[in-house]
Amino acid sequence: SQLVEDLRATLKDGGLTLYYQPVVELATGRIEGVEALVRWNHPTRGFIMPDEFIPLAEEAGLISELGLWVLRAAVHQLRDWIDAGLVDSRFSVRINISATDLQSLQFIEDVRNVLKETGVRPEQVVLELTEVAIVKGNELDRYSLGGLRGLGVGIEIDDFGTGYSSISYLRRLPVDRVKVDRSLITGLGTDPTQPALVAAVLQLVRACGLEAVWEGVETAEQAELLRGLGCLSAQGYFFSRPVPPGQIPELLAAQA
Ligand code: G
Ligand code: G
Ligand code: NA
Ligand code: MN
Repeated sequence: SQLVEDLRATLKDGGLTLYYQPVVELATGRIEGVEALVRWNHPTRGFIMPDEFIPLAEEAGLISELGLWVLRAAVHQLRDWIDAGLVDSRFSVRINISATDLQSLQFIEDVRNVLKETGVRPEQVVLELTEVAIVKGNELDRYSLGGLRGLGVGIEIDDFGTGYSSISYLRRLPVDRVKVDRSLITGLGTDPTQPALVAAVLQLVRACGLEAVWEGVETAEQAELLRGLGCLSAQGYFFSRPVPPGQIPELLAAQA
């Protein structure tokens, strides 16, 4: 299709851009990192969201190229923020990676190279992958995950709770954190049974030796309930929508 051809062209001519959404430490309000979210500024159609063009990139065989572009852009952006003295060594950039990236040994090399070329500490880069991508994959994924983790980068399971959540893989896979899908907190603040569910998920995640990040926080009440239940980190429109990088300095300056 025309859109696929446009996407192919834009990977060469820089029509993609990254927005960033803060991840916040609930106890303090400190911004502990940001998630990079890709957008496509199309010349005639305006902004196209990733839900629309990521599947297209997968089908057209462009997803590796897109993934590499996102990886390099996000880690170089982090380098710039570090150099500008805006963030310290605890601050991380989270990058969504596709199942294709996960199955590619080249991707591990790409991560190694971008860390080397930027000098960013590997702990400051966190790769987010969906549990669907992991479960659909094969044994190789475990080696790829191990290989990535061997570089020292963080690994986070995204959209936790929407796929085939299995306790056995949570224990088995070399991952650091899960990002709990926003559907698990939509009723928080309205449905009185929801806090118990959040508490149970948190306990389960911690029993597996992992930590949880809660996404989709849209109200102060939800943030307060999560904090009260002992949750450490969260993300959502209540704290900030995804913003262009130019707005990150003011968000950092305004943090509690
Ligand atoms: O940006 P938005 O909040 O609309 O994201 C929609 C979906 O697209 C999410 O599932 C998100 O994980 C995915 N997504 C956003 N940016 C990227 C990216 O750079 N690479 C991949 N593979 N997925 C992304
Ligand atoms: O699948 P992933 O978690 O990577 O998706 C991130 C998506 O979630 C992006 O499209 C982002 O715009 C969206 N998002 C981020 N915060 C919120 C929120 O508080 N509420 C809702 N409904 N969507 C959110
Ligand atoms: Na994500
Ligand atoms: Mn998610």
